[in-house]
Amino acid sequence: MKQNLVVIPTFNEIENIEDILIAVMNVTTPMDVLVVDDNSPDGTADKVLQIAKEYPNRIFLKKRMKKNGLGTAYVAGFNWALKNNYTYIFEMDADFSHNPNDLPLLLQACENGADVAIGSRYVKGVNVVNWPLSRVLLSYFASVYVRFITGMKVMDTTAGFICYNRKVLEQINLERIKFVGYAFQIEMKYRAFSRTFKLVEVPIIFTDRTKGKSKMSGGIIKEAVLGVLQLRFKKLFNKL
Ligand SMILES: Nc1nc2c(ncn2[C@@H]2O[C@H](COP(=O)(O)OP(=O)(O)O)[C@@H](O)[C@H]2O)c(=O)[nH]1
Ligand SMILES: [Mg+2]
Repeated sequence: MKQNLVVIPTFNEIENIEDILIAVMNVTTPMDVLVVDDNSPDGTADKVLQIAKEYPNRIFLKKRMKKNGLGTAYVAGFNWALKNNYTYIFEMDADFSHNPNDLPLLLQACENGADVAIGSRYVKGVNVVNWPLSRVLLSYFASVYVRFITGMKVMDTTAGFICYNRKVLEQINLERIKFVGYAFQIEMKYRAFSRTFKLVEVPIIFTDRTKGKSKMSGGIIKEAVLGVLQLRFKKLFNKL
């Protein structure tokens, strides 16, 4: 068994990719990385291969043919992680919104009994830096809505900074996941919650990206609003 793998999905992250890979390589606890790149036109994947040469057997690349959304990128990464025998599998953005130095905190929560450790913005007040108020409110009330519909006791339901024990990924029917945006993050937590896995929130500070562009759009918000209802009905009919 190998220990830790951080899965980083990328689409046009040339401004961030080198720095984020080096930052993960320098985290105090050893972490391997798998970048799942959707054929970014800006050359992100080539940069990954270039840096990977400097860290033999620690940085890996999975290239997909076209932009297919965050959800399926993560599913591809998770399947790779399971096949390659990692015990703890992390989700993290490429854009430094999540601080790589917080990875050991998530790991610690899992080592102390969590099945899913969630890097949470809303567990101790609101810890979001440099987002416009409108986006903070949207994100915060999205979580209120999700809690109301699903009954999950999670403050940050759309969080994308996570550590999973591999047994969670083995048991939640990854092949059924098809959401592309925030709904994917909600679905992962809901599938874990529905199988009575232990979800623990770890307070983190989330900082808006300073380089590159966000890929999230209005369609992704609509997907999340309707998607949560869909998930709730699936659960009702034991199809989750
Ligand atoms: N492979 C892949 N990565 C994606 C896709 N959409 C977004 N990403 C990556 O997923 C992460 C989160 O996206 P981001 O645009 O930062 O979303 P935001 O933080 O909600 O604004 C970043 O590392 C993106 O490069 C996609 O369709 N495919
Ligand atoms: Mg981001």
